[in-house]
Amino acid sequence: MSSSQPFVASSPISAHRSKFTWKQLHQLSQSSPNCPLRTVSHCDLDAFYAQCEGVRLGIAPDQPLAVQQWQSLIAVNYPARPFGVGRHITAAEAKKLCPELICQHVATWKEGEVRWAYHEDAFKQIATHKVSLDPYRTESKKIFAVIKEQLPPSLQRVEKAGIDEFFVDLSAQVHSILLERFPELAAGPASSDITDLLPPLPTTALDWSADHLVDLDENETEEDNPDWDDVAMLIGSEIMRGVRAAVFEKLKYTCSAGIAKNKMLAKLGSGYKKPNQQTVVRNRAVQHFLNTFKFTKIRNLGGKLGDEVVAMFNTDTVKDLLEVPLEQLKKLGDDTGIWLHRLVRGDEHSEVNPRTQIKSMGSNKAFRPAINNFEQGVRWLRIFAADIFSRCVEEGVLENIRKPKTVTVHHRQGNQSKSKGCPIPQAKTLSEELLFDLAKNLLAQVAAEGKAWPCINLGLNVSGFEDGVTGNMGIDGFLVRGEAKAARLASSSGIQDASPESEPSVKKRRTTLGIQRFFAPREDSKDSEQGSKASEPESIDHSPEDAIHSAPELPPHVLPPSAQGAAHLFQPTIDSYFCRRCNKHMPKEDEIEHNDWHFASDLSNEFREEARTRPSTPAQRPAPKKALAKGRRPTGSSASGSKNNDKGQKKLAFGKS
Ligand code: DCP
Ligand code: CA
Repeated sequence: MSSSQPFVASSPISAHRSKFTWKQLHQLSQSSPNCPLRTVSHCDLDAFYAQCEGVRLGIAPDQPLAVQQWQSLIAVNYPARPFGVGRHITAAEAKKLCPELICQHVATWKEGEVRWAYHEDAFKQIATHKVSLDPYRTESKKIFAVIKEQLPPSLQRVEKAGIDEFFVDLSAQVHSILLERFPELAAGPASSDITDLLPPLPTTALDWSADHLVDLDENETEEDNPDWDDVAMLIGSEIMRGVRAAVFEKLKYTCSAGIAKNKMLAKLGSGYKKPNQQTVVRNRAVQHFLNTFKFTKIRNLGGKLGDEVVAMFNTDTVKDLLEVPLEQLKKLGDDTGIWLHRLVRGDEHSEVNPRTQIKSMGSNKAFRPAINNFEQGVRWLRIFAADIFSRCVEEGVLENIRKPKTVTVHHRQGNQSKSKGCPIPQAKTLSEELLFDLAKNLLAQVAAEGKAWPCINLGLNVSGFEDGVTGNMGIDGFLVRGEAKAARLASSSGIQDASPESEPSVKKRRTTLGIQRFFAPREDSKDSEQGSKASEPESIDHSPEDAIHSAPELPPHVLPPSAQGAAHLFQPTIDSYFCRRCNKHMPKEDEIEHNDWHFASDLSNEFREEARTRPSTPAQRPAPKKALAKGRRPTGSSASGSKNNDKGQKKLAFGKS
């Protein structure tokens, strides 16, 4: 839709003045996360993998279709859902519920082969095949490109938040359209005082016809005069309609969008009405909207913290939590309490982060049954090397645009996990063969230490993609450098354990896996071989290392209760676990998670220490101290420069333990 198209029905001039100022209008042009006119969208593809398969195979969109991985379903299209088909049932059960259901298996790499393919009998081959998500990554990239194409290059701010989701900060574009359409805004303030209020809206009737509109808060009525924030939201919604139409027109995919004043609300909005719809959460409707949710559905509240809040306040609804005074919420820790108090009121200011630079890539496989010898392991390494190399090529390694610095093999035998890493020779052009040779050597190192077989999990990782990271460092730059440090630690004595920790590798491994689970942004995310939801941005793959290096900006709850000073008095029993570092007893089942916390905390401290001692040139400056030292605060603020706490923008940030 052209930006000059009229969208506001003409009607008598509203007599009411706006409540917004010229300064705030200016903040809109700067995409300031604190601007009260801010307009953000979240866009999520409907039944993504199922749509990919449907489009690839030319299947009619109304045909029930599911995507299968071994016996499980990992995506179900909307026509199949009324039959009761969902991710919770097996392919065989689904066929019984919906006999005409097409179950398409995901593409797989066959052991010993160097290309993935769609294999007819893949569902039977869990022992010898590995899932490939390449087809979905490729489609995801195309969608990302179309979205970006659709938005003005100088005003766009798009963040890839997962394989099938995107945030768009529409503020700057909305600002420019506002000035184009409303001469009274383009004219600027009559006086030089930018704290003057904006002129009244020249209309009281806004045409929202194509959107799902969330009902207004109790004390608001549709008769109340709209203000400029409503117009901003309407323009944002119009832009997103155009974006979604372009994705459909060019690629035949439908998606749903949410439009609101921040990322949290926009994301809740995109999932509110599906498929192929968009929901606008006007500022005057925020509380009404939020009140309909369980707070455990809000990002960062789906896991541990959510459980803790439920247990502490005996409710899981936003509505009830609104009644809890701040002082009581602070029982969760001061920062957590304040964060939560704001969140349930829709007060959240994290930035849309356009960074899409890859930091690391991984390819791994869980073996059930286990593999039993070096040769078998090597055959899988060939697949992993091919998988990673093809993705490196897309990153521009052949053109030397960005190149990984370190390769790591991860190996698990029973409870024992090991990681071996080495530098990738930078003088040579990266090739599949080179990666494979390095990986083979690393596996040989593992095998030489004994007790390598039977192996139940093997993975290959490359990391340290540092080139192309420029001025806009902040948290992300910090992480890249943290990774680089891990790489240096790995390379300082040639081949050695890649983890920068001195504890036995078994602990490291358990720790990293636990951390991934602990920080898992969605309740349903699984490991890459047991459900292939690439719930992270593509730049962040599923390997545990990635989880460590890119753990999300954490709400304060990541500190274990003992470290938060919350009233968690635990009576030791015969089954309890005693942590020597904290000198505390805790339930046995908390042991792994507690150690996860120590591991991540140590790593974070180490990174922070490095950031502290690093020379502070503009290109190298670590994330603003406040954002790191006070990293327990999850909401970003433009003043501190701290980033948001979304899946795609991750950092390790711990307060003092
Ligand atoms: N996915 C997966 N395993 C999971 C969850 C998801 O493999 N446990 C994959 C398949 C999905 C894709 O990730 O198609 C995106 O996940 P979503 O949660 O966004 O689900 P869908 O896109 O399938 O459906 P919706 O329309 O509800 O967004
Ligand atoms: Ca989706």
